[in-house]
Amino acid sequence: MAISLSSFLLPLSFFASIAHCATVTYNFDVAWTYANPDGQQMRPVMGINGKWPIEPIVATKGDRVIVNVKNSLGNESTSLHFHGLYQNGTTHMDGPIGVTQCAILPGSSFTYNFTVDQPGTYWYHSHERGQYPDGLRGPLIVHDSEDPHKDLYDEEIVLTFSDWYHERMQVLLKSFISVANPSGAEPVPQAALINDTQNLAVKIQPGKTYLIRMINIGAFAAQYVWFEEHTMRVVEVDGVYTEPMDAEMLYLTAAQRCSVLVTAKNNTNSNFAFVGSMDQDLFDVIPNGLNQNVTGWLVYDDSKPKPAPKEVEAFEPFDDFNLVPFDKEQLLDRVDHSITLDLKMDNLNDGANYAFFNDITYVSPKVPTLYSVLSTGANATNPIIYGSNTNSFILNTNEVVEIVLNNDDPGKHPFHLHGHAFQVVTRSEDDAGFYDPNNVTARPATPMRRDTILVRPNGHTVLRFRADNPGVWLFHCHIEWHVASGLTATIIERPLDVQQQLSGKIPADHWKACEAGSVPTKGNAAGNTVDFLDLKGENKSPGTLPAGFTARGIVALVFSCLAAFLGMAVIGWYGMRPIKSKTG
Ligand SMILES: *[C@@H]1O[C@H](CO)[C@@H](O)[C@H](O)[C@H]1NC(C)=O
Ligand SMILES: *[C@@H]1O[C@H](CO)[C@@H](O)[C@H](O)[C@H]1NC(C)=O
Ligand SMILES: *[C@@H]1O[C@H](CO)[C@@H](O)[C@H](O)[C@H]1NC(C)=O
Ligand SMILES: *[C@@H]1O[C@H](CO)[C@@H](O)[C@H](O)[C@H]1NC(C)=O
Ligand SMILES: *[C@@H]1O[C@H](CO)[C@@H](O)[C@H](O)[C@H]1NC(C)=O
Ligand SMILES: *[C@@H]1O[C@H](CO)[C@@H](O)[C@H](O)[C@H]1NC(C)=O
Ligand SMILES: *[C@@H]1O[C@H](CO)[C@@H](O)[C@H](O)[C@H]1NC(C)=O
Ligand SMILES: *[C@@H]1O[C@H](CO)[C@@H](O)[C@H](O)[C@H]1NC(C)=O
Ligand SMILES: [Cu+2]
Repeated sequence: MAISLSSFLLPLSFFASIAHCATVTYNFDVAWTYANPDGQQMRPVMGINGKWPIEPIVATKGDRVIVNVKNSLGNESTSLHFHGLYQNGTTHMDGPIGVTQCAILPGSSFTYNFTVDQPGTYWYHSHERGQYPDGLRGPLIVHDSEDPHKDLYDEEIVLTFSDWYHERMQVLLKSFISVANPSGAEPVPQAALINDTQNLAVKIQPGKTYLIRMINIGAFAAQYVWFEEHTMRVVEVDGVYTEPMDAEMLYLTAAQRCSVLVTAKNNTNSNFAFVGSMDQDLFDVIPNGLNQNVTGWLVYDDSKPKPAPKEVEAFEPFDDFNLVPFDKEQLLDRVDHSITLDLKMDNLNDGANYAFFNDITYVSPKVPTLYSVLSTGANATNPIIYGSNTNSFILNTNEVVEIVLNNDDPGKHPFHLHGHAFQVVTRSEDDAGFYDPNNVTARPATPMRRDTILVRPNGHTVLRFRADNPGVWLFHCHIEWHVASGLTATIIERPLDVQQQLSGKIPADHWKACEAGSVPTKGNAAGNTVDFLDLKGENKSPGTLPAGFTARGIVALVFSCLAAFLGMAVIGWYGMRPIKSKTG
């Protein structure tokens, strides 16, 4: 009896489990449009299908997602990255230009095609240099019928938080990386937004519990977030379910996500403000009149007033380090491969300020790194072939990898790894200096996992993951200014497995994108197909400053004077020393 029952049930449940593995298709025509989300200035923004804000991508765990992108910007190339998705077996769909694909030129089309086998809150954004803060960024939500918290809430709400600039990124980047900005001061945003607007009303019903998925899609600023008189219960960070933990205030860096449960009051007596407040510690100067806050309301009753937010005395956010993943994945305690990255900011001999890992600032190779993997045979396991300005590291099959990140800079930096969520094994307070493995009191038994983590000023963090996902994955600061100034490393995970998975399988439109841009697709970082160890002609950063000019204070002083008399002084400076060419 039992046998016949199970043989009757098996096909049914099997059918149920495959039934939802649908294909969701998005046709995205990316073009400039206009918007004024902060009510202060109309500006050109990058929209999709004539609309801005752009639409969210929504799928269910197990689905195949197809995104057909047409670049109708006319004057900029583009690409899309699906932030937080592992792209297991599809590293060529990850999006960063010069890494896993060539740029999608104006007038061209390109198809992203991948499956999502992970639930939760993600986002998608352009991975063309500096571009997404012009508006090409939106939520990516993956629903899950097996969400362990699904019985705890009635409905879900998606909220994005961001900083907003009135000027286009191409213009801001020119003055950011410049002899006239030797200290590397980042442009300060003009406003903060929730859901690409301000004063957002979120209708809620008494007694219901909401899953609020929050995403910081900003360029630069982290935000403190709080809901007046409503406690948040954290249940997911960056696509990883957590044991529920209460929080009164969150700190969301650029690119981080957090889902919380919020239970509505049992009456409609009043409406309540919620606030996003940009962390002004990040700003070198605080412009007059800047309002770092953006307000929204939980609206119980439309006819009642929306009260102004109350002043918060101190910012004391919830510490995400204490979170415990719902699956209780244990600490990866035997490290096979440790990579140390020392972060600093400094000037090069063009006078501009750059960001460095281990004294190397990232410069895109001539051949996208994935294509070097696919065209160099057994030499693909040699990090040298990927170029001397790419901070390339090779990972072997299933080894436990540790990234030790030492922040030799007084700024806060949110770091993101493509292709993985990592365990956050250690995270220091401010000014703790470099990581000392002999001075660790205790590591969490079940560390929080996520894909974007804040490293504190002059502090450190230690991250671990298993090399279970062949591909080419960037590790970079998610402050878009710092990506532009080179704060990027390249993780080349199991290159020979990548060759096995993808040789002969890169779709034609990917090669066409390279052809259209005359980008070489074979050989080492310099495009050398004969001698992979010869990098002559590779793209390189400007040279270092002459000895004696390396102390940041002197550089800043000299260059601020130069900036004051720009034309003449720069000629004088250049006359003192031959300037190395910027690229290869
Ligand atoms: C590109 O097009 C947009 C929208 O028309 C325009 O605002 C912007 O100035 C253009 N960029 C350049 C570099 O010409
Ligand atoms: C997406 O990829 C799958 C698996 O490789 C393939 O069967 C399918 O034809 C692709 N679809 C599109 C629209 O490219
Ligand atoms: C916020 O924006 C997202 C799309 O970006 C949308 O799905 C969501 O419904 C909006 N939330 C509210 C409360 O309006
Ligand atoms: C609302 O009422 C229900 C049922 O009486 C109760 O269980 C719940 O705790 C109340 N919620 C709040 C936020 O007071
Ligand atoms: C923003 O909110 C913070 C915290 O409540 C407050 O201290 C600050 O004065 C607010 N800023 C403005 C411009 O209102
Ligand atoms: C060990 O780390 C603690 C906490 O970061 C620090 O206060 C202490 O000075 C360190 N000890 C040594 C010997 O470096
Ligand atoms: C990628 O897929 C392989 C094979 O199914 C699996 O073992 C591995 O855990 C996956 N990695 C990630 C990061 O999902
Ligand atoms: C590959 O590497 C080996 C040894 O590292 C070297 O002898 C060989 O010349 C390389 N092949 C090419 C084509 O560069
Ligand atoms: Cu940074």
